[in-house]
Amino acid sequence: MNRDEQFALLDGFAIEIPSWGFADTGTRFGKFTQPAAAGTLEEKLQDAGHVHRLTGACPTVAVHVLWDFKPGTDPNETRKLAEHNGIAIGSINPNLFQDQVYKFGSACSPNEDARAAADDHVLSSIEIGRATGSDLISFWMADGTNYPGQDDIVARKKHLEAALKKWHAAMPETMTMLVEYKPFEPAWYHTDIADWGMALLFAQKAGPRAKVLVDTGHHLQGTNIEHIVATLLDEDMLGGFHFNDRKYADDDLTLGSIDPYAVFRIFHEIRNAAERGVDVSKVAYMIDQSHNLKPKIEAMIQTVVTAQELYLKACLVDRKALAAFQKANDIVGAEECLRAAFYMDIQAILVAWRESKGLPTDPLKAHRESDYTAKAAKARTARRVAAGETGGSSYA
Ligand code: RM4
Ligand code: MN
Ligand code: MN
Repeated sequence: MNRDEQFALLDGFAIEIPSWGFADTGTRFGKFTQPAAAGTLEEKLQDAGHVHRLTGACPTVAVHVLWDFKPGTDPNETRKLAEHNGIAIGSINPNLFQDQVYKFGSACSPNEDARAAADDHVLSSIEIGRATGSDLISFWMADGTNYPGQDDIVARKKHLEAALKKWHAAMPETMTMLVEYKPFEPAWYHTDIADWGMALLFAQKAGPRAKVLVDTGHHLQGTNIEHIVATLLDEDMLGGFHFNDRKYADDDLTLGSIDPYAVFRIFHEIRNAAERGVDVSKVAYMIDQSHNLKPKIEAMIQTVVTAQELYLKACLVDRKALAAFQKANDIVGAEECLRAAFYMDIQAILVAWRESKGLPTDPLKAHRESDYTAKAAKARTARRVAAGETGGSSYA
């Protein structure tokens, strides 16, 4: 592969950053605040714009409706604010889990008022998408039950099918619905969309513009995620990713911090599909991380750069040689094709690509050498003091 082809692949790789990755977050046990953490949508968009300016790879930012769109927020203004920071609003994430009414679930709840609240919220989220120019709406439902017998599983399934169908019909033609799954948490006995098979069925029932969203942290230990990815791609049902890493559960750690080879193998399956002629250009690469302890912007830059590195390595797998080894049942030869690409030193390619774009050759170093964090800490601390904020102890 020559330099131009490598650069074209890097040009085509964009990854969306989540607004909530810049905010103070914690665990259910507590929250440790950082002076430079973003506390308003304006600050989150500033941070996202800064990361994009340094990396050139994240032109959109995902928003979480209740966390970012406080009552009275004008989505048209938000769109302009994003543009002002050199980015655009990406996926819209409705919040169907934090209000009291959702105690027994949202769209799956046996209570009509909960289902009605979910319906209202999603319809207004679709409007936010329309106004901000976003073409993605992502559904993660916290719905589930905690004890055997608590509720009728199939009745809940039918409620959700009907809701997704209605919401799909309310979406503009340009919008895609992404259905996320998760095996457990916050519900511990049964989760209404527990795995990729259920997400696939719900997406198929919702309508033609609904696809599955794979959050890499939402699998039981040992699950072969790239197998799921390859299968969904072959069925034209892979909508996108929420990238993060994990050691035990839905840890939301920075991508590749625990197992970079797993991320490489996912990208390898995407490149395999592309070589086979599958259109992978619509697959949405998104980050879903919560940087509880790391400095937020540094964690985000690490993630974007890691994603680029592992994507490029997957592009560089010698697929001709791989096919020949596979044909000959040469397991070691085939595996070595993957290992060779994974262990390849690709820094020179990335540095040359960044130079060609006028980007800093080392985005993390450039950020650390800048006064961005010091300035943000000063301005944001002053804003918090003026607003009388003391720093909360809840999750977000
Ligand atoms: C969930 C899931 C969703 C995210 C929420 C905050 O575990 O990953 O995508 O929006 O967390
Ligand atoms: Mn997620
Ligand atoms: Mn998650």
